[in-house]
Amino acid sequence: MAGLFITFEGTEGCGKSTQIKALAERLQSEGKQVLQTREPGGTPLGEAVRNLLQHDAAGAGMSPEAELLLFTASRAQLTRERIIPAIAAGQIVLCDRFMDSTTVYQGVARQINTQAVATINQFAVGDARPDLTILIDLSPEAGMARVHARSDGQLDRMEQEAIEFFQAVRTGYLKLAESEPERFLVLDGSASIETLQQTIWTAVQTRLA
Ligand code: Z5A
Repeated sequence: MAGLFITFEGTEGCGKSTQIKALAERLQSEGKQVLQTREPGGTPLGEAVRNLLQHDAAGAGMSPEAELLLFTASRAQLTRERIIPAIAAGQIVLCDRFMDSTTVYQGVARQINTQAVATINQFAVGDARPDLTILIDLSPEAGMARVHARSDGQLDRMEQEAIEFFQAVRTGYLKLAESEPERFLVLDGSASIETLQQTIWTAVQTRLA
């Protein structure tokens, strides 16, 4: 039996990692096989690319085009090495970010040609598509306040973007969700962790049924 592929999206600090961890634990406690992974990263190659994209000094001054190709290179490897085999084995895949991140961060906020982004994104993932995408919507101000609170002022390359960049990302996500209402579940990220957990659990149970 094929598994289920669930992705989580949103701006920085919206609460994706917190919700993925809780959902994975609950699914596992019910005996489900879960693959919990993230982008960029999730494979040895992807984690090396993540370091280049976010932390390594070699990434300073990276062009938007190189950034697009690095994010999608990490995704191509993760999709083939881990996601497709897990779904084929009947597992539930929980992925922190996937191709929608590229559509909005590189396509909308970096303003790279939409068609080029779509073509490269599609090439990277082949036929793999999420069954459900949970978009946790939160104002960039609130999200960045959470990021600052946990980071001691140490921001990575992407987190150093101006607030307008993250506002464009947020708007881009909401438009994307509107265009695919059957795939997206949009949640209010300012709700409590417990409220979000319950709503997500209900939605996932429905999909599993
Ligand atoms: N990026 C891209 O440009 N293109 C791409 O194709 C891809 C990615 C795939 C990856 O960052 C960066 O790469 C990201 C997009 C870009 N850019 N930025 N900037 P990352 O993986 O390092 O981080 P992130 O994905 O942005 O997530 P995050 O900052 O780690 O946040 P989060 O996972 O959404 O949130 P969290 O860790 O669960 O929660 C943050 C804090 O808030 C934490 O202290 C929680 O305890 C707290 N929290 C969580 N939920 C709540 C609620 N409901 N109320 C109050 N407090 C809460």
